[in-house]
Amino acid sequence: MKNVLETDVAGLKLKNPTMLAAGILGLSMESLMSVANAGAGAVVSKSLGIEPRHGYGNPTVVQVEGGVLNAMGLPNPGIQVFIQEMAENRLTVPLILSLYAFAPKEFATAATKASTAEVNGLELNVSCPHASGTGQELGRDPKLIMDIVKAVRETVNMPLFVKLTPNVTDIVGLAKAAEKAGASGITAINTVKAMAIDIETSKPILANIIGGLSGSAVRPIALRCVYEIYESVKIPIIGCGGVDSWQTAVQFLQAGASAVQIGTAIATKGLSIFREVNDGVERFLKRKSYGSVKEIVGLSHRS
Ligand code: RRO
Repeated sequence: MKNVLETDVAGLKLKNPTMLAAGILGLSMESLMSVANAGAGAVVSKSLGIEPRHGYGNPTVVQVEGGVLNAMGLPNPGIQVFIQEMAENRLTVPLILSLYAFAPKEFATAATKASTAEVNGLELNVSCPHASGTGQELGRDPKLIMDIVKAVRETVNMPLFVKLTPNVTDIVGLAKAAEKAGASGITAINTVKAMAIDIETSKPILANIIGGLSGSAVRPIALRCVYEIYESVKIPIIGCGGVDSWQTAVQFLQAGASAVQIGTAIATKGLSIFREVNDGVERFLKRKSYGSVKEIVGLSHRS
């Protein structure tokens, strides 16, 4: 029987349109394998850099109304260590490595290292909302996005996604810059810059003071970004931001996402969220007599 959930995104063949979002359970092959076994169509690693990084002090995460606020500070073992671990483990679904760097050339170096491993695609993190010298400090400038994408494009030949920040007035301009420079797809969105305060101590709760908000609170922002980007670029979009049910996944697909990433909902619902979303989307497609999930991508734009 035909799998109605099967799809492809920028040449990546997926058994379903769900992916693990960067930043959660993505620091070891063992945890990535458990996400793959839980039914994700693809997995994205935690953002990796050339050098290992400890990240910020505690607290790095705080639960807030409608979501989670984090300022982890890009903790990771460094790309080389991760690649070594990859060689000893095999995944059953496509693996996308999330990369961060401080300059276009460094992105290219990280991408070259990534290409020595069995990686199916790269996601360039130009959107962390609270890191000095990287993340959205680079990715809020369309010219820098172009320089980064071009530098990586000249170096490696694999699907290249650019993860964008919502913390700008014109995310569409960033998406267009990424497309023009040769990106294969856009991931929208990274977290929304935010903070929380403890009134008893009158102090900001996160050690880093400022963090990034994820979860259902950001969903309407993420949906709007996907919707607007879809109207302006031809490359596929991966929706990310508050997907926590099959209905919210369908919203992103209809807004124009070819696939969705799930992160924060894993903390509240566990890994069963992947099967829950996939089963629900499949039932929805059949109830509406669609032959493929591809048929509902961008449906909200059609009159
Ligand atoms: O590690 C983090 O603190 C982090 C990253 Br790299 C990111 O891209 N987005 C985010 O909310 N946190």
